[in-house]
Amino acid sequence: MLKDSQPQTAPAARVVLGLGANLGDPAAMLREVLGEIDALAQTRVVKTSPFYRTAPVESSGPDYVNAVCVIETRLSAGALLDALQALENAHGRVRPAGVVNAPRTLDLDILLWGRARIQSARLTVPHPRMHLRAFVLAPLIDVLPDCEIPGFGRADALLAQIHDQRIERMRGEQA
Ligand code: A4P
Ligand code: MG
Repeated sequence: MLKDSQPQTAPAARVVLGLGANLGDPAAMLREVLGEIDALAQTRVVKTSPFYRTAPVESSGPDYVNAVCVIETRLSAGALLDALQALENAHGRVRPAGVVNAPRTLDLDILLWGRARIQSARLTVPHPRMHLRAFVLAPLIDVLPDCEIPGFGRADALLAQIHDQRIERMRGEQA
């Protein structure tokens, strides 16, 4: 159920978000932003994965902390992306010109939107690289053990094919 005070204008979508950070205090950042996502209009967090410490993949800087959460939202995909980017910016995310996958205080990605496939100028869902990344697939399986990624297959089978990415579940670190 969504918050009572919200207008019941559209059916709630079940959406999976990816969270990542590798600057500042990443675990504290993720805990804080989970509360802020839950406070977004017409949105609530229904499940959060454990946190993982992960080696940068095609990126640089310190280890990341990664997690995923399941939300229910009545926002449109574009409105949710706007809200997530506003949170990234509010937490000091900078995007240095010409640097791909620069270290970041906070990255919020829309991984899955129900079973939908979305392709627009601003948004590709499922996230186009999620099936290649242990730091996404491991926490995804924690919250949705039978998860099937549209167009790519079962998350557990995809994770079993990845052998060269270091990830470690963080003890006692969960939202
Ligand atoms: N965009 C398109 N589709 C989406 C989507 N499904 N969710 C567009 C969110 N945004 C989406 O994103 C650039 C543009 O992608 C946005 O303006 C949006 O319109 P960005 O967040 O500014 O840039 P980014 O984070 O560098 O891109 P992206 O796609 O999130 O990068 P990746 O490929 O996810 O890589 N290693 C570890 N261990 N942990 C990490 O979290 N993250 C990355 C980022 C690389 N290596 C990592 C990690
Ligand atoms: Mg991103």
